[in-house]
Amino acid sequence: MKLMTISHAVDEKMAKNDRKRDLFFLIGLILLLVGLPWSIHTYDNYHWLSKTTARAKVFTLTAHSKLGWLPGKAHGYDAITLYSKSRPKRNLTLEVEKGDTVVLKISSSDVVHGFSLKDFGILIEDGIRPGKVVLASFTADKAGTFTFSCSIICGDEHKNMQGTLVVRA
Ligand SMILES: [Cu+2]
Repeated sequence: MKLMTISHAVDEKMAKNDRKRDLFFLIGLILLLVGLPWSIHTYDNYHWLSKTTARAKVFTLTAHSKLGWLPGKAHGYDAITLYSKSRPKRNLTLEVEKGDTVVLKISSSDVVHGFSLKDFGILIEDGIRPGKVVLASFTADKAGTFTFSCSIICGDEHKNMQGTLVVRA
């Protein structure tokens, strides 16, 4: 009888320890799940840019296989809302001055896209995957009107995925 009571108490203690361990594990997991994407996001947004010229012209653009290049950061569902409410202008135009350092933060709202701005030697062939930000940087050392496009076949509208870069003298 006495022996059973002891073993019962030990079981209880072990169960308590198990719960404690589970809780620590859960907290650790949450920290990892939240902390990791957050650090990557922060790195993308601030750290990388602080290493480039402080006076760089920064543009954020989002690729969408039906809408083309959208200004700013658009998630898949935002793009769909935009699509149904007011169809944005297909050709996105970016304007800079000659001599500007230009930084493009490119992401995708749906499928894997590419990016090509041949006149300034930019070609992103590895692909811009949804949820990732790909950075491209160049110096706008010549004036004129240039075309950028998607460099990976991403759907029926792929050939319409074009935008314009205007470099003013
Ligand atoms: Cu595309």
